[in-house]
Amino acid sequence: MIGPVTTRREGGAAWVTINRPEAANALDQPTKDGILAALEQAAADPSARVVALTGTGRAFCAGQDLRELQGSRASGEIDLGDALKTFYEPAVRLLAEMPKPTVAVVNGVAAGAGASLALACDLRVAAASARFKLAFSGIALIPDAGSTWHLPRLVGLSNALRLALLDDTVGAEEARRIGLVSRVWPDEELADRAGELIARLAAGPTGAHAAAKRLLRASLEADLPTALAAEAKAQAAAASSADHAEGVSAFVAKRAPAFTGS
Ligand code: LHQ
Repeated sequence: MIGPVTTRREGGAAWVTINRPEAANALDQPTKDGILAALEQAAADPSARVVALTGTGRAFCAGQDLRELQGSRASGEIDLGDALKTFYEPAVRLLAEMPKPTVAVVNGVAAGAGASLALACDLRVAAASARFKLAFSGIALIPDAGSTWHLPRLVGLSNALRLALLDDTVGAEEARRIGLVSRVWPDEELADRAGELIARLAAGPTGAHAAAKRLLRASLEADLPTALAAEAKAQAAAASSADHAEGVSAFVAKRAPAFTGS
């Protein structure tokens, strides 16, 4: 437990749960501190081979706590740029860049920077009742915490502009259709099904997953020769890993591989 954020381990999976259901898991300072500490811990721990981010109750996360924001405005202590630099940017970069898969288990509404955190994860899986709402334009702000970067890459510029300018609420099924989430399950099945998917990732070839994640993300900024060169370098490293030897042995012996992440 780090403030209102619960951390738990299930085998090789590190679960980070935002635990402020009374405020739709909105991000006040203790919650932001808790998330960042939990992500830093999980990123640095080689025995954590996948990181899952979720919320308690009816919401995934409603973004910046607007009551706290209003308090800061009233006391003249407001610097949104500072808030972005000290929490949102490092949290988004950890989710996007840590060398292991990250998964948002979207149990309910994801709004504002709560949606941004989900977008920064490598995968999003959702309950059927979950929904996404950028919400920024409702308070005359721009999509932040990486949303202007992740959203067009995930759903294309047209959908990104629609979500930013019209502030449409996107339900789980539509989110799946436009590529925002990978799986949608009935609410009552989310915990079990997401648990299975995350356990599968935790038992996967973590080094290969980390390299695939890094190269796929980098490819969006790279030309083909650069991407090919990066693949060749990463593949040489993957080919000398214990997990690669195990994968090949397991295939030949017609058994399931037992990857260790090394
Ligand atoms: C909340 C919040 C909330 C506090 C629901 N704060 N209490 C901004 C500035 C600084 C730096 C960096 O970046 C950002 C990024 C941002 O995140 S800006 C966007 C901030 N988020 C929003 O504008 C979303 C505001 N919330 C909503 O639109 C709705 O509450 C959603 C769509 C999330 C959920 O709607 P419902 O399912 O109808 O639930 P609700 O509205 O009844 O909310 C439940 C409770 O949670 C309620 O408390 P109450 O005591 O009245 O029952 C809300 O006040 C509270 N809550 N969001 N962001």
